[in-house]
Amino acid sequence: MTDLTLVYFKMRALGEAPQLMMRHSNQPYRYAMGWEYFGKPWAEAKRGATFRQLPMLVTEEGTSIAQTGAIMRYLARRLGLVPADPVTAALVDEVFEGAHELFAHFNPVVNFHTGNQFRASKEACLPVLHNRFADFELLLARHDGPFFFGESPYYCDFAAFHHIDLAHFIDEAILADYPRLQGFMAGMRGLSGVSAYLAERPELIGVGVGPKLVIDGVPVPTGITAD
Ligand SMILES: N[C@@H](CCC(=O)N[C@@H](CS)C(=O)NCC(=O)O)C(=O)O
Repeated sequence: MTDLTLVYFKMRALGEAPQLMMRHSNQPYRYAMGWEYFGKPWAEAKRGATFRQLPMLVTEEGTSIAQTGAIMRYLARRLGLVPADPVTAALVDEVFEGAHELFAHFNPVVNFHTGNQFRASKEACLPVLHNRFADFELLLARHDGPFFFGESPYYCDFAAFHHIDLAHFIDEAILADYPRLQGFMAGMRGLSGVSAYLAERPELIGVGVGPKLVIDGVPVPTGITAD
């Protein structure tokens, strides 16, 4: 038996939603960098990871689960963050997928791009973000909120929160025209486990110029290697 372990890298991206969800549910877990978990540099270790990518969640019994969607749905079932009704569960999946799709458009931009590349990528992803946020605004209108399916969050809410939160590095005022999304973000930040996680997680600094995570007080470049 091991601790429930989330394995990922030095970046604010796909490791966020699982951790937000576990902290919300008071689920203890360990976080390990890829090179720490495998005991060798990621370039050598990746052949041992399903699909050669992270994140990966390792259960207490030692089963490795790859792919963010699979990790999120496993945790959601375990933590009671998915509805029992199959149709509502499919609608929750729909919101999750709609949020997770945003990953490729701008998570690497925020975590890695600098200078002219950052400026060009930022301009390219803004219309994508606005279209998706306008769609989220309509989806939020189906219920009284503050969450996508009413007064309690499901697993999709944690993924949506991560991407919307990260989008503030692209444009601080990105939610100006989305009042329901503003209420959603406030609702998420008001969850005690979420607010504790947000206060404790490594700060992301230097976006667009030299991104770093401040881990245990030390700024370290974002990346998939130990140094
Ligand atoms: N489809 C995967 C994508 C995972 C992914 O893109 N992982 C990146 C980091 S965000 C990775 O492992 N990069 C290192 C590599 O490819 O060697 C998911 O949703 O989890």
